[in-house]
Amino acid sequence: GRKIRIAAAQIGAVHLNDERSKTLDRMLKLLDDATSQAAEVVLFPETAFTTFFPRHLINDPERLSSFFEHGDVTTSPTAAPLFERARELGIDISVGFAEATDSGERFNSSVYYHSRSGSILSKYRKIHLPGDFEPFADPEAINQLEKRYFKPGNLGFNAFRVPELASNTEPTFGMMICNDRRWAEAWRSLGLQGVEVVLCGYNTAGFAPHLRGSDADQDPKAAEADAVFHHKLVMQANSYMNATFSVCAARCGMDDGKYSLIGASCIVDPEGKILAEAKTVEDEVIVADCDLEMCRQGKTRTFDFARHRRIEHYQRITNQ
Ligand code: CDT
Repeated sequence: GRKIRIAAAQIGAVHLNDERSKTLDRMLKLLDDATSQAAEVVLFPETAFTTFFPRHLINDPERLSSFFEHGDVTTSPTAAPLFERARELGIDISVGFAEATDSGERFNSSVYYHSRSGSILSKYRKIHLPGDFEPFADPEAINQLEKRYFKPGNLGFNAFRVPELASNTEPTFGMMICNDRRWAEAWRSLGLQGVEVVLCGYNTAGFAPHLRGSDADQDPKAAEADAVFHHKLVMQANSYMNATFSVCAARCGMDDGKYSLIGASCIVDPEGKILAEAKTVEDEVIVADCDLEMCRQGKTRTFDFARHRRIEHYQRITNQ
């Protein structure tokens, strides 16, 4: 069959002033853990190497720069050991990072690294950047300054085939990052390319009333439960509607003792059912055996796009 064991490596709290090397060591440990569970590929979260810095207004350019990988991420000194270890272990990885290009552009990016060839098979740059350019007036508010720090991705949603995986059947993968998962258009763009596994790392605030526009006095527990609900809702519904597996990995826990991020890293099948889900909001690896043949039913029946879509009525989606 076309079976593949996939892992998601969830990362718990990472504080603003945590040493990069300490966070990297945790990631190496998660990588070892996924390998020992015989995963063929493991997904790490969005901006996995640091805290989720877009919540902070950082005016010092040098300080801001320290959260980015400069140039080729696989040789960036603060990230390279992860790729080197993946190559040694023979496990593929997908990981999110803040990207600074040689020409000085900045993106919220992820890559798929193929361990056997030691090369990046595909790069994705986050297209839906949530939040604001300017911080909130309220100094107590949690910010989300992705529009300030990143340009919208310019590479599109490209599915890609991965050699030497799933018994050499070259499964079709796609990547998106965090907020993208809430947009049907992102999923459909990959779905139309026959995607079989969607990878999505995220940093999603648990309690952040300013960000969501909800009442500031909402109960934090209820807010967090809603955030988890909406996260799973979009992963499950969009996996079903595009007949694809999906894997998502959280950066989660309580950063700096005051910024909560949801966990609920999970692996979802093409019927929209959760195969594996993290139990903690700490460093944790989850794995699931995914039989890619399961995508066939949806892709040839209910969601056979070529037969059933009526694109002459979808113009508003791209024309407005
Ligand atoms: N990192 C990221 O994209 N987070 C957003 C927060 C949106 S504002 C509540 C998310 O969609 O989870």
